[in-house]
Amino acid sequence: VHLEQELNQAIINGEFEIYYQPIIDISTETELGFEALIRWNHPVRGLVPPDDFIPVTEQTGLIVPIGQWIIKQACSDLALLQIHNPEYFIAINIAPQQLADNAFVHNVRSILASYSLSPAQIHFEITETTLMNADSDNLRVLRELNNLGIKLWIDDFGTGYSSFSYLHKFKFYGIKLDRSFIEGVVDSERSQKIVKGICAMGEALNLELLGEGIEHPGQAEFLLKQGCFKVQGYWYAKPMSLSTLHMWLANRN
Ligand code: G
Ligand code: G
Ligand code: MN
Ligand code: NA
Repeated sequence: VHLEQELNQAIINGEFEIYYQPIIDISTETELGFEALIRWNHPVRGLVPPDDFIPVTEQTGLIVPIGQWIIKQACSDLALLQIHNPEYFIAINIAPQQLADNAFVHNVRSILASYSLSPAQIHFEITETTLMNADSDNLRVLRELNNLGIKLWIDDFGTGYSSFSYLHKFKFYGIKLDRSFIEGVVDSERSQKIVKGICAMGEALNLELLGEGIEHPGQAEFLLKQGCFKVQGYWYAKPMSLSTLHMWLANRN
């Protein structure tokens, strides 16, 4: 496919860029870390969102080298962001093909070592769809990452087929409540009950909770009442380039 050739070229030409969306603790109003979200600066089409090219990189296996570039770049950027606060973490989305790559854990280790970062400052987000298809080798890789000290989140929690089955297969650090549940939390009693239920279960299982897609303060207020302190969303900050993030942080602190 033409797009596949372009994506190959994009790695070589350095057309990828990572945007960062702050993750906020609403109980203290401080930023804790940042989710890394890839963007493609296409020479003709301009800024291409990940939904338009990540699926192709997954089908072709290009996500393995691109994913490795993302981890390396995010770690390098985190090392620079630590001038604002040495405790910041970075949350990186991991595709299923990366977990199936034999060199993955080794590569992650050497990237961490080369930037002198603690594994505790690296969070990986795994979607339910990835977990649904994970085989025993993939689960072993998750266990190795966990043993290394990397924090593992279930992303888009609640949208998969059997969200609960992964919770007893594996000890995750936290769950990210999908935006679709947060959306209705102010107006819909059903959404409120679902979010309440997820938060109560998370608390019982000692899981961190993070609400995604906060667009109104009312949504944050509701989450706070449920014991969900960590959030991200346009209300606080949109994903932004590293240089914009540096300015954003300088203005806050
Ligand atoms: O940033 P945005 O909201 O447009 O991201 C859209 C989707 O693309 C999200 O589901 C997100 O998980 C995915 N995505 C963004 N960046 C990455 C990345 O670096 N790696 C992977 N595998 N997926 C990503
Ligand atoms: O699927 P994942 O959760 O990894 O990706 C997060 C996606 O959600 C990114 O595309 C990001 O740009 C988007 N996002 C983050 N905050 C908001 C928000 O408040 N509203 C909406 N509509 N999208 C958001
Ligand atoms: Mn994510
Ligand atoms: Na998500």
